[in-house]
Amino acid sequence: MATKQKTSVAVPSVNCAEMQQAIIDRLHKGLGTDKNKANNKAWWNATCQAVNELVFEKLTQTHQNHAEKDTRAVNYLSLEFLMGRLLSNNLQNLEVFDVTQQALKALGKDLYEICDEEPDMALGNGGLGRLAACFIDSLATLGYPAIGYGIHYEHGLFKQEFQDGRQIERPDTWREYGNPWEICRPESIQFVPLYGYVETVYEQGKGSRKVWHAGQKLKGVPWDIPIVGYGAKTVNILRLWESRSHEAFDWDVFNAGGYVDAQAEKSKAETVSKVLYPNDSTDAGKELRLIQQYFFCACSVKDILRRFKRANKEDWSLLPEKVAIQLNDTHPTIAIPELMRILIDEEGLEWPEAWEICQKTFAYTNHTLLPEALEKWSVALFEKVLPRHLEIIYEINSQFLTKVVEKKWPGDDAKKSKLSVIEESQPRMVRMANLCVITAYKVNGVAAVHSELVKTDLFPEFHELFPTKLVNVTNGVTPRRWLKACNPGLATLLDETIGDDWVLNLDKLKGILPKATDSDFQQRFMDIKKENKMVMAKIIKEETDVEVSVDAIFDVQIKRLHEYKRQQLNLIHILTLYKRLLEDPDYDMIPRVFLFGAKAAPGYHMAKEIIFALNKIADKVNNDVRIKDKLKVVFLPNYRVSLAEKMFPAADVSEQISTAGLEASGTGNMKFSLNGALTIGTMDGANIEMAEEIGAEHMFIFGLSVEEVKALKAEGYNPYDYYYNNPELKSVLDWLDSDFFTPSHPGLLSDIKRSLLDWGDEYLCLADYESYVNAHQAIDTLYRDQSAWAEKAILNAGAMGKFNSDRSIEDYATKIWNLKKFPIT
Ligand code: GPW
Repeated sequence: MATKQKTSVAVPSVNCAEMQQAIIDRLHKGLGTDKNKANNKAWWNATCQAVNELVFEKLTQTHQNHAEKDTRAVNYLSLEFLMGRLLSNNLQNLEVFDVTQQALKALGKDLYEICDEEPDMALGNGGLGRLAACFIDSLATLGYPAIGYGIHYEHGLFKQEFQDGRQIERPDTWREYGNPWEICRPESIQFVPLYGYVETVYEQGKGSRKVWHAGQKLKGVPWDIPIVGYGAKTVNILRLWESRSHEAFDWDVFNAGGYVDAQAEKSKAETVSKVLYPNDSTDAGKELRLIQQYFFCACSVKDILRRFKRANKEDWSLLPEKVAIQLNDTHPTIAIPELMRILIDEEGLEWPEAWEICQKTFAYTNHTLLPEALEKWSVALFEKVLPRHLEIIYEINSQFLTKVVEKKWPGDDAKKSKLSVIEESQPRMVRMANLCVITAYKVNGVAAVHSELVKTDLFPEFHELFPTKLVNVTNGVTPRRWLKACNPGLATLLDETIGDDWVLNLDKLKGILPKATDSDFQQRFMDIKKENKMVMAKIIKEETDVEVSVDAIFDVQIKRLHEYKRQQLNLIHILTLYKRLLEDPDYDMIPRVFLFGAKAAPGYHMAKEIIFALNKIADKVNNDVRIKDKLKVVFLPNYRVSLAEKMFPAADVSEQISTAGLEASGTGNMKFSLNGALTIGTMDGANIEMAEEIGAEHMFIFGLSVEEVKALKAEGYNPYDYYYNNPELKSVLDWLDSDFFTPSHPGLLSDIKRSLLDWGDEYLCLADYESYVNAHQAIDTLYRDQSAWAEKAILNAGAMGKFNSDRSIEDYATKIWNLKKFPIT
């Protein structure tokens, strides 16, 4: 396709006829079909291939530009990249969406239907993986040299189905029919050793060196996904490693076992990148997970060093100038001892030099304070899988304890045992977060309150030792996907009102604040919301057969199912309304549709019970004619990025109700507000900064603060105090023991009541209940005044400038990476 330069941006511009021709060409020459035979999948594939012609050109230019200038780059190591679909995003970022829509229309095809053919690339669990996806979009958009490194999982996050209200997991098969976006790079294959033993080799006059004799070797095959920045001034890559067996090695070792055993070994090697672990914020502690982590870190570190060596020969002291490695949580921590191992064992550097390089190269992002999420590996497992790395970790730890901790707190063994990388428990464990904090030159939390808690509660001693190491970078989301692409109605209204450059400068949204009281603008804003709700209502009908009215308040909680996120608090509020309606059929309330989307980790019992309970309550409520459609409850199955793109624009109310101090940041909270929903939320994570930007009076803030939570826990929290003091709460909880929601099976929902009473209500649902119910009452009151509601919705959207991932990335670039932009000109 011919590409021309537009005046302001380096976007390849094509006209409608050229795009039509390109798509038809790809049907013929790329897929061996034609427009009469092609189904929508083929049209999707052909459209992607046509788009790739534009993408690859910019990819090559970017690559050449970076190589020529030998730019410093950031390497973002993450076990998760929750990309979702790429076609509509790439069309938007190349600014060829409209022209492609026209081209397909002329060919008798609807672009939105074609986009719906694309399977979600669900290589992540939730917020952490989606953040990585937003960050690589922003890095490319801003023109920063960056590579995302991750795993090419054959199966991403499981597909969720409900059977009699219970979650069933099915394998995700996103690549079953190929993936037009990825490019295999056999020229960059890497080999990864595992298991075996370490030999100390003594050489005369030279002292000793370590040789790791691996028991197994994996082959890592890289697949590159081009990441198109908005305006296409940069196309970076996401490099995902697929594991294969190392054939040559198989034949040597498994000759005696012959062909069949070699095949078995092959499939064992391939299991490494087979499936994403479905745990969110909990440590699975499984051997295969450790191998996944090491596999992708080893491949990535080798890839980074290969590129470095090509440009800088072997002047290793330059490494920290050329390379920044960001660890997305502790999942890629093993990259630290891996870099040490390569520098010392393979490149022959002395320990002090290698250690200095490591300390200047790695930075670490912490995403949680939850103890169950802090990764630990048993020393025995480490010794078996990565014996040389364990030795290196011991040495790092011993030098840290003797040189740093002993100097600061002489003779204080309690400090040493708290800060040690090795936990002297039974069995002994390796604490990955401690290794990260000891090594990294910067450690960041993901929202202001979270970063403060990292300093005061999680790592106070480390903060004393390294007073400038712990910093904050508040999360953000990309406005390209989470406004422009998912909410075209609102995007157009913004273009018309404040000009179209808000997409690259979200602070411009402030421009709509003066319009908040303008009744015409309010009307247009609310009309767009209603249209988005109509789209959602159709999806609800198709997916669940429930009919909902778009005049009802759409009250939405979409996020992973976790007790700390408190879907169960939402549940008991729904029961409260239901009970009021049953007791008084004329109970005055604006009709409410409670929408849920959430996957539970397959082994998380209580999370699955909450899903089951919500589904059972939905069955009952939605079919109860007595309440005259004032209440609907819908749990949409298989929540994922592409469904989220429909739900955020259709929401009136955003549920952000975690126990204060436990949600590190949250990012869904930002997406809702950006799309004009009002938040009911606790003073937690980024909600606090949102309240600063929006004005707390334009949100429905409720519940205990971080300090109040601490105080209540310290004085001894007893949920029964709340149960016995609030008759409505008591009756709602007792309801769960009956067979009302599970006819002829009393007690099926009792575990939820037990967790909130007998098991201590760890997340203080009952303490926040009354305040939550009152906040919902305030929502009901405000919604009766549509103009007042619209005003607040506009004030919310207009105040979201700060929460875009371009700002987060600029913060990282200046505070942590010291990174410069190199867009193609
Ligand atoms: F536990 N987060 C997540 F910190 O989605 F590793 N998965 C995870 O496993 C972890 C954190 C981990 C989330 C946080 O819960 C959320 O508050 C935050 O907004 C998000 O990471 C991005 O920082």
